[in-house]
Amino acid sequence: MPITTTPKIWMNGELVDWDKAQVHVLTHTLHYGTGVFEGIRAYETDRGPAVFRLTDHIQRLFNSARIVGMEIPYTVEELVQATKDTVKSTGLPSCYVRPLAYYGYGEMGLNTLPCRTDVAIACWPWGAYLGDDALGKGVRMKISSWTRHDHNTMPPAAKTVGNYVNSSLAKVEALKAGYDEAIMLAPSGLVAECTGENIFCVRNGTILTPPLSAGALEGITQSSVSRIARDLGHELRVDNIARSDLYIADEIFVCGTAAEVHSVRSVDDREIPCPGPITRAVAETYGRAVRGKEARYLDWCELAV
Ligand code: PPE
Repeated sequence: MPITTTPKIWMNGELVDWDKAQVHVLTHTLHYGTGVFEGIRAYETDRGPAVFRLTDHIQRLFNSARIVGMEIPYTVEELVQATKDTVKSTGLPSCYVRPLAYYGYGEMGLNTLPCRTDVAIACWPWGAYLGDDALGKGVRMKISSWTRHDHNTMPPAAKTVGNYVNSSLAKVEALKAGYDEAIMLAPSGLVAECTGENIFCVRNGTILTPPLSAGALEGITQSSVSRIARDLGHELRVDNIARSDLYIADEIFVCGTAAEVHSVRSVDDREIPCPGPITRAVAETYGRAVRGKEARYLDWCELAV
């Protein structure tokens, strides 16, 4: 999706002009994929732009860094404030936010121990990630021929730059085959997640979503949606899902910061009822929660002040 520019990007403590936020071609992460990143959304609320679960996202950035042994030379609080400052500098009521911690210019070779960590935070307006009609139309899914990373190869719980080669292979394969998105299975054969979303399936009134141990990212939208579904009175279990569970599901939906909550219309051409009533209710509540219109989830909306 093409990028729309905004005035400033935060780089190592300073807001610099968008066009000046550049790196050298020998930037370490560009060669070895060793960076970690986040994807966050800021939404317009009655009290001004609010960054949804900002502290949890920044905490996950630090968790990703910890998994790969990267030191981030800032505190969680500093990057939370830096994100708010960057969002404010755009003047936009809502936007997508991309914090990135990467090994910069100055060292080459696989030993990252001497590398300096640089941090950047960029914002831009980003529309619908999986198509405009998240509920009505639903996405057509294909089980990928690409297997999700294993915990002992590329830790899937860390949102590392390099991990996304796996997601891109699966995404492009699905698109070229005429589908909208891919579902990725772990080496065990169990359902892990999608290329950029976590997955939920409803069977006999119970909502299931795979655990981190199945190779899923510890999704923040997955956690928000799980809480919303339970608060709406539904039974929800974090449990393993087999591909057959998907083929005979009553409803399937996927969720992520960029995609929000999106219904699934088919998996490998097996039609799934879409949008199902649980998907609709969860998606509608999520849509209100991110905009500060659900009193009980107001803590999730961190004002960009
Ligand atoms: N799994 C993967 C692999 C993933 O990339 C995302 C986010 C999720 C699950 C959902 O996580 P969360 O956003 O915390 O609910 N995918 C990002 C899109 C990446 C992209 O640049 O494209 C996102 O939604 O921001």
